[in-house]
Amino acid sequence: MSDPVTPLLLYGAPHSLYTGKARCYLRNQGIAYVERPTSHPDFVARIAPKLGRAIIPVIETPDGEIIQDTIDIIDHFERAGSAWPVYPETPLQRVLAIVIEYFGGQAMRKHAMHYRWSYLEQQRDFLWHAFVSGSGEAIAEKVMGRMNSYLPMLGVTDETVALIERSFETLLDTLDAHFAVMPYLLGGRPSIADYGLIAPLFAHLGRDPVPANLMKTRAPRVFRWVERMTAPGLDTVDYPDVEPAFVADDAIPPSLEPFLAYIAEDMFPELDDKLAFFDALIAEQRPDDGAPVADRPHRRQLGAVNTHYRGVPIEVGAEPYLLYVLQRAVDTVQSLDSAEARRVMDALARVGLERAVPLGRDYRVARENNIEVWRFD
Ligand SMILES: N[C@@H](CCC(=O)N[C@@H](CS)C(=O)NCC(=O)O)C(=O)O
Repeated sequence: MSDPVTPLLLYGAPHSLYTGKARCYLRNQGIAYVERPTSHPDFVARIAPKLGRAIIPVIETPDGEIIQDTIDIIDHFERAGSAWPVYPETPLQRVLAIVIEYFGGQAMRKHAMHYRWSYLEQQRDFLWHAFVSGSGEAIAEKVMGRMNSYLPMLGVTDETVALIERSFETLLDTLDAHFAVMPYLLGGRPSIADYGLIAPLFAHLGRDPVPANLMKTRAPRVFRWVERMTAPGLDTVDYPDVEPAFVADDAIPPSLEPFLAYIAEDMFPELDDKLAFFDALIAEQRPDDGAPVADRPHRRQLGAVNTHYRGVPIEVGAEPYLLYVLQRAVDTVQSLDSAEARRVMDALARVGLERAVPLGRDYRVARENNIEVWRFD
């Protein structure tokens, strides 16, 4: 008798924002996996201690490699060769996809966390069921009690909630118009941009009752894209003539431009102010090359940044992880000759996104052994 085949394991939860990003990738790419909850004895006894923190998603490969972080998980499979490679080969689309991934995974936590926790009364049973199923009653109570306290440092305050709701509606309207033209953000197959956006748009905004209802009623094509992203393979039945390719000639689809103008408006000046915070921190502290960015693995923020969201003052946490996300855009631009780099940066400037590529720094955030570290050129 042969040994049973060890499957690829995904530790995660149905209602977890970042698990959704990794799970969609595995499904779309046709990669078989078995999902385990964080209450699984292996997660508690082996995985979390090895990472130094209880965080999801985590994959464990059949040969025993443990990988946390959605970017590292996706890049692991992309390096081996995936069915539908998610990083566009052409530089403008590649940089743009990474910037949109940043917007979805980082900037949109405002929208995700606001709709999840500010409507607790209307959503309590749904959320209680989700959190108890994942981790049992005691932990569910603890986690659900704590999540509310995360809102202000993401910029969700009494003064910003109305703006966040208008912003979510604009997102729905601009994306709905785009999906009338093509099934994914950059064409006929998903890119890393789609995986970044699906993070908030599945687990929180596409699933929790209040925002999911808004999505269905206001933007049916966005809801359909959420289904598409969670389906196996490329679920493009409603676009019969589409090829599984990104749009030709490194072009930005014209139907996406209103959405790009919207994300620029939503993410600045907050991103500028966070980058300035890190510049000052590095100049002042000059950490050692290879030093972990934080003193403990679960500490994500290195300080508070005073900035504005749509004109309203907010004080938000500065997470060096954002530099890791955007570094791939910097690396892409830096690999180009100067004329090509200018073409890409000019095209980004036309949609207001050139400052999302933090060029000109001699420091970067890398990840080693599943934690973020400083690296210097
Ligand atoms: N950068 C990480 C973020 C993962 C993350 O924040 N996961 C959340 C669940 S969606 C978590 O485990 N939070 C637990 C905690 O930080 O205590 C990734 O992309 O995988």
